[in-house]
Amino acid sequence: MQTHLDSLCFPSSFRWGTATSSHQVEGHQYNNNWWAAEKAGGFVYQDQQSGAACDWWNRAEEDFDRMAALGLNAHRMSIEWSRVQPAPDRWDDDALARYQEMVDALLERDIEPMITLHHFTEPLWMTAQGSWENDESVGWFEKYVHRVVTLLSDKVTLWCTINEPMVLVGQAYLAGIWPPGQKSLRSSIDVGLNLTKAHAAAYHTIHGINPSAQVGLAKHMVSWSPHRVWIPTDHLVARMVNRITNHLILDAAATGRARLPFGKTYHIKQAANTLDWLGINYYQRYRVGIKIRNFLRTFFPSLPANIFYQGTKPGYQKGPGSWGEIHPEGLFDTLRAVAHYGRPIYITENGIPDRDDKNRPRFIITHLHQLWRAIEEAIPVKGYYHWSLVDNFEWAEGYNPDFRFGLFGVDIETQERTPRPSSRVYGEICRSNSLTQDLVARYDPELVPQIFRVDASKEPQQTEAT
Ligand code: IFM
Repeated sequence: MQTHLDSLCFPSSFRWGTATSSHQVEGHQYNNNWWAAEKAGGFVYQDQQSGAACDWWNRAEEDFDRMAALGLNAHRMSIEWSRVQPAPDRWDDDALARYQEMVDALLERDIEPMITLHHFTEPLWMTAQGSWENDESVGWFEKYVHRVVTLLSDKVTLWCTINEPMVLVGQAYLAGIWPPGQKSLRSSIDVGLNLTKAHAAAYHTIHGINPSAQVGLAKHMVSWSPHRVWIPTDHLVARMVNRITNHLILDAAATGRARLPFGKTYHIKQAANTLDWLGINYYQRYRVGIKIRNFLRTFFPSLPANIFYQGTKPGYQKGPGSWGEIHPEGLFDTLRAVAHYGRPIYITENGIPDRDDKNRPRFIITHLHQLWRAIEEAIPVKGYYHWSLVDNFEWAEGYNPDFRFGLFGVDIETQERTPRPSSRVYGEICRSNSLTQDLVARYDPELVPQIFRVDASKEPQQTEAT
């Protein structure tokens, strides 16, 4: 028999937050590799520059007030390495003090900070010495982490070492579309290994300072599907890409070993057991497969070697450009796929590029429904950080209007903020710690039967996830 639940309730200690990163919101980061790349040109949409971004260096607190008004109890922000350590042997005490001030400002508003230590950018002195390709990068990162964590450890418990290491490897060292613009498999492997070692070094450093700190990393997870379900090689490609992009680094951080499909196993012993929690950044699904005709042609070297599909299918909701498909069930599948790591999980990012906010309310509701389903299956998800509070600088997409992620719109010229309807949706959910039928009926009535109709023989009328 089918019946309706009134509310999908979340655990009482659930963290409701938003996520940002320093380069994307602070403004005027003169001293990092992205700023240099923006000035040099060639990497960013219309050669735009991040400029003042959301001017958080001067006005973060105003946006913290917005978080508090929404009812958030958590926020994930990052520290800009190039600000606090402008030269290998120099610390900027004013910059460190400003971060201390921001953390205090969050705590004063009962918003728990999660601090990311590396979110794509690096100091120029590091770039000059070969960046993450240089094996010494692990030691440089460790020194920086030690300084920051020593300063903030009495205020911060949740530390995220590195944001989306595989995205950095893929975009900057394999596809070459982010600085330093490398297209090299060898460099990609070296950087992947150094990032894993840097994560491990940071984990041990943080625990050396505060044994009860909770340390993890934010892993970008894509829902990979076979392009054609009836073609076995498409399944094979989906499985391989899933293994490499989604699981390699997590395996290394769990076991100290990373095994490439059909390839070498890398042993990074110091990385074993270096996740107190696991961060999932989930956005989209891609369809992958082999273009069989082109595959056959690869036996003849003079013919084109473009053998992989990567894309979307007609009839499914797509993001802009090559963003992929919006696929809420993929969040549930992803959570199931990482449950075996046996760690508490945070959704450290989840969001949608949608300037007009046509799809964001539905995006939030449907993804939180999938998240609730996972919690109902006893998958230990402890919090959700929406990407993002405010529109911000979206890397290679710069300020492209198609790539606006904020619950609040930002006019980059005037710094004016405009709440989007989705901010009200998200705020209501956070304040009530639940997804109510009443809210869904008001914002997206079509979803009511899909979300609230359940099998009464299996579910109680009102459920608190544990
Ligand atoms: O803006 C980025 C963020 O820096 C990392 N994760 C994905 C977001 C949206 O593309």
